[in-house]
Amino acid sequence: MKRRGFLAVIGAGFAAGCNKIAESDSGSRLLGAAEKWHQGAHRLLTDREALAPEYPRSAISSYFRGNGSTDPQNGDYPAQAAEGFANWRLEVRGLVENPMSLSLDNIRRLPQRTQVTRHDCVEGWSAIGEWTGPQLSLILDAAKLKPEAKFIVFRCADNLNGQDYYESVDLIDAYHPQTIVAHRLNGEPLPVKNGAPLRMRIERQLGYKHAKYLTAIEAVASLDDIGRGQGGYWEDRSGYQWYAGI
Ligand SMILES: Nc1nc2c(c(=O)[nH]1)N[C@H]1C(S)=C(S)[C@@H](COP(=O)(O)O)O[C@H]1N2
Ligand SMILES: [Mo]
Repeated sequence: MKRRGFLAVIGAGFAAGCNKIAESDSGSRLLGAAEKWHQGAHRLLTDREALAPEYPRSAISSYFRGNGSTDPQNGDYPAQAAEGFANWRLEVRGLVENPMSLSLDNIRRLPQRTQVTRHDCVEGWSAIGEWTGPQLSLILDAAKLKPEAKFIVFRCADNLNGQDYYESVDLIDAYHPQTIVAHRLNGEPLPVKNGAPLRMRIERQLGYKHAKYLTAIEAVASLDDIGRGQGGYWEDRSGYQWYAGI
């Protein structure tokens, strides 16, 4: 993980001003405790930074099923699909210094990552696919998160059973190297059933975290006021765990 991302995760500027505090007795006790905390946090981060397994192309599933929304009919999605998503925008907003509105072309011009990974759905099926897109960290670095930002919310175009689908992750998953904004599956533009034209891949998390039909990336300090406050569509409705790490 890049240093900037790492610092954002642990709270940038932690080391600043430590020398003065260390001069006093209570200060060095504090620093000792902080160091222990830091090491603990680092072990945790190292574990969560670990990569999900990647597979050879020969392992790609012959069919990657669609699940949940597979053909959104709400809002302007059908019209956008009909024009091949030529005018799709990805908004980057919330607690960022530089809000952005990105076209698909903008997304395709960023450095790309391609990864063959296994998708695991809680409903009990898995599929292996090859995904391509820029790392989310690139986009977040360009937008420049404000220090208050603690979570990244993914907004989706589909309305499922009367509620807009959404998801969220903390900054560790947001900056994980395999967290990408995917626009290709198995070398082709995403099929509608798999989230065209953009969907998240968050490879250390279960399937429901991988938001499809992505319209906006929002940096927030708290999830309390979003949806019903549990951090995601299924978390709000069915009590699925917000942290779905695998
Ligand atoms: N916008 C949106 N994202 C979504 C869903 C959905 O219904 N709408 N379903 C989730 C679930 S439960 C899974 S398992 C995966 C399925 O991805 P797939 O359709 O590419 O198989 O998308 C996730 N992301
Ligand atoms: Mo799922």
